[in-house]
Amino acid sequence: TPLTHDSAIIIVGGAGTIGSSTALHLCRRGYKDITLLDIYGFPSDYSTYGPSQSAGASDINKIIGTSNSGTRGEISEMTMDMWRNDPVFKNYYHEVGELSAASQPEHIADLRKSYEAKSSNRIKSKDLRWLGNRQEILAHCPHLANGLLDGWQGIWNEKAGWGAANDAVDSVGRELRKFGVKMVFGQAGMFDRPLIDEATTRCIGVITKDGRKHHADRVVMATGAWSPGLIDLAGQCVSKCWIVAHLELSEEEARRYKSIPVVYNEEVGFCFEPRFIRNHEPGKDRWIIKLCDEFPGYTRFMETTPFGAEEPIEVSVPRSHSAHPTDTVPEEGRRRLRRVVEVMLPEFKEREFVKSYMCWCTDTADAEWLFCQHPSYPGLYLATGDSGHSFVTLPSAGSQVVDLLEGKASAERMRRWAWRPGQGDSEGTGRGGIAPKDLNDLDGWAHGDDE
Ligand code: FSA
Repeated sequence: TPLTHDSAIIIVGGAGTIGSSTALHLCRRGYKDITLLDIYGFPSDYSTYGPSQSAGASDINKIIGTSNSGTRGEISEMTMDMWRNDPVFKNYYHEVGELSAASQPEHIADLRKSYEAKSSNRIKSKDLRWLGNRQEILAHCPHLANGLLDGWQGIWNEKAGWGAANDAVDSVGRELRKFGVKMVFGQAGMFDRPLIDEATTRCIGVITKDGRKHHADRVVMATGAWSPGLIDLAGQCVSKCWIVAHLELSEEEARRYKSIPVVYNEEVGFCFEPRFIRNHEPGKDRWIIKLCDEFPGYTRFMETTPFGAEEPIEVSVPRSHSAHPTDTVPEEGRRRLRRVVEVMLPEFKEREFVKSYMCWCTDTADAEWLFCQHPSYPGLYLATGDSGHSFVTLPSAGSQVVDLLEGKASAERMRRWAWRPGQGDSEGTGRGGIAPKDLNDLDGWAHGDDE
């Protein structure tokens, strides 16, 4: 069945980054019969300002910059242009600048290489500056005056900052409603398995957990970290979590830290300017600084039988904070988070976090997306493999998925996004050979056995 503007298209995970972006681009290209399925809907369907409503995008801030290689790097001009100018996105992008730094010589050398590569090509060199010492860093980040900056050097990017992730996805949701996109959220939107035509093995829709059949001409699985637990991906995606913490500031403190740049140090972590959050806890408005520690992520392997697997297999499966709001984070993660505060925000080194939780992504071995048609089930498309750096592409990722659906993606991109089991790092580290630890082996985090 050729794809036409009247084809029925289902997007599973439709309220996440890649799913909502795909729906937006489909609408803008004239497709009229789009249905989103998701467990949780768009953020404004909720009264609280959650951490993860099961999508990594449910977050108060994410880094928006031009830092990536592969497809994400190639489309970064479109991405940044849309963050700045597209009415759906522009109110949610804060161009406060970003420092990307390190202190160990090998990491500085890598940053320098990336700086030189970027300044010589698509990103205008006037936006980038090499900061070679403390004084140069403080010229752009005066708030770090009391920070522990020994040996720090790095890239200053004037044309970067952060996105109000939750609000940006919500804005996409509002736009999709204007286009008349159908949305099935909650229990009724929970994916169970694809609906497969026995005779042809063609995917002709989705069966949701409530047993209902949803017919479609194309099904797009934009299910992020949940993907390998839903469909057997032959080990191509390994889902991992990273840790987020929130510090609460008084109004006076928030005023002093307002508009600080994003500071990222790959050996430590990163943090953002304070954001005023309505309903951070029900009924409580607060000024919040979000921060994260940097480490290779944690897996959570368990036996499960995703669709397509003949018997149970070991898959790293997310544990969602929204379903388990009393979960805490591993003790070693807490220590790393405290270190981020000590190094970057020493004024608050005694202050307890008001919240900490884990946020899930799914890594491919080469950090490139897995955007392809399933080799065994025509009509079933995978749009996953975010590899931790895809929120930035909220405005643009969907254009790539739609190119794939329309057969317009270049042969080169199709080759990179292709179904590619066994390629690259079979351990799924994908991060310079450092194997991630597994949450099952870690102590000091509370989690009920209620799953
Ligand atoms: O600029 C960016 O793409 C930030 S990625 C943020 C992050 O927490 C990583 O630092 C981490 O290593 C993992 O990839 C999840 O995302």
